[in-house]
Amino acid sequence: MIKSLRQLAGCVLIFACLCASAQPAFLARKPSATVAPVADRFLPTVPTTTPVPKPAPSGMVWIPGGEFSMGCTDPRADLCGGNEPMDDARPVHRVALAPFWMDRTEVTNAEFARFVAATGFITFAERKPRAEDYPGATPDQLVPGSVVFSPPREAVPLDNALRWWRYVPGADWRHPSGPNSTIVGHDQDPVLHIAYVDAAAYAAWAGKRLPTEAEWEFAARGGLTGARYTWGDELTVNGRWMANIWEGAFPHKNSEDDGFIGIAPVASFPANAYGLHDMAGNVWEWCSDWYRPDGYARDQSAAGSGVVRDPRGPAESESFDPQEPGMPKRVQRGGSYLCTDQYCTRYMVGTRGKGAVDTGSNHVGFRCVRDASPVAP
Ligand SMILES: [Ca+2]
Ligand SMILES: [Ca+2]
Repeated sequence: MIKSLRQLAGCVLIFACLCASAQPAFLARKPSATVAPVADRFLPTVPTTTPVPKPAPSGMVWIPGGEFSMGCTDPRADLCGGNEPMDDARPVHRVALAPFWMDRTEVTNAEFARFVAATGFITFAERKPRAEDYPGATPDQLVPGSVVFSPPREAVPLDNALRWWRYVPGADWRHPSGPNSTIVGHDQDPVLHIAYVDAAAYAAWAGKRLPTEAEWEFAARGGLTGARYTWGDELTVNGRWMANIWEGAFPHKNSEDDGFIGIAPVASFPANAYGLHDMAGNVWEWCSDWYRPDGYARDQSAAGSGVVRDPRGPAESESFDPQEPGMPKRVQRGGSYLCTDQYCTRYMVGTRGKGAVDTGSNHVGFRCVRDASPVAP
């Protein structure tokens, strides 16, 4: 499954963790079902009235569940809406979910360090790639490492992500920029270079799980109906940046208007209405669903004219990314500190991302959820 993943020059690995807009044109296979734009309509979010169990798990907030409209309309005509139609996030459709708990922030270096100390877990980026998984790789390429953002000095065309990403031997969660870097003093930064297996292992250890894509979006919307962002419809609020994204000219000039040229400590920006920080930007967050671009249409079709209940995504064998056919991917959501209003505007709350399961990088992290405890009678 992961044979082509870390093709150690980095391409596939890199593309998988980036934005769809960065991906090369696919040649081998037509997209499956058509993802035709439809007349999208957002209906009000209707939360459940389930009493909030007490006490709340440490570091988690209550997400009431209920019904909401999931997806996004074509943002291209919007101010700061970017240049992508986001076809894979349509149709906007009605989804019902049970309540759950969600981590208030992205999982931090300090939290991940406790997990590693307790279990001895070795992350994917720290493992030596096996030659049989990467046919064609030379021995000097079969070294542990991960993908690091490496911006060019000058403006470059935005059609090839290899212009600003490179595979760095020795890059991992403890060494986010490479072997000479450190996380000392960065306890509250989100943990980076997290492959899906790493996130899932942490979640299991913590007695939690990764969110489904629908849970993630319900939570990110914070009760708002059809808003473009987790906080409303304007990118900034009274001149204030609401998320750690990229301002300036991507990928060579970051004007740092939001206060952070790179990763920000978690909760550096305001929470949404459910008390969740950084659901837009900072690091991408893994979801448990396998990705395919027509997933919403399939869910709606299966539900007929009714509400889609607790969608879990397609099977692994059905996962499909037209830009990299043959490579199953999981959903990632929320965008990162590298997303801009010029490029990959996936901090917009209804948009979707995806990544191959063995793909970390220094802008991919995660947060966890926990099922609601039974409420005492
Ligand atoms: Ca920033
Ligand atoms: Ca995030």
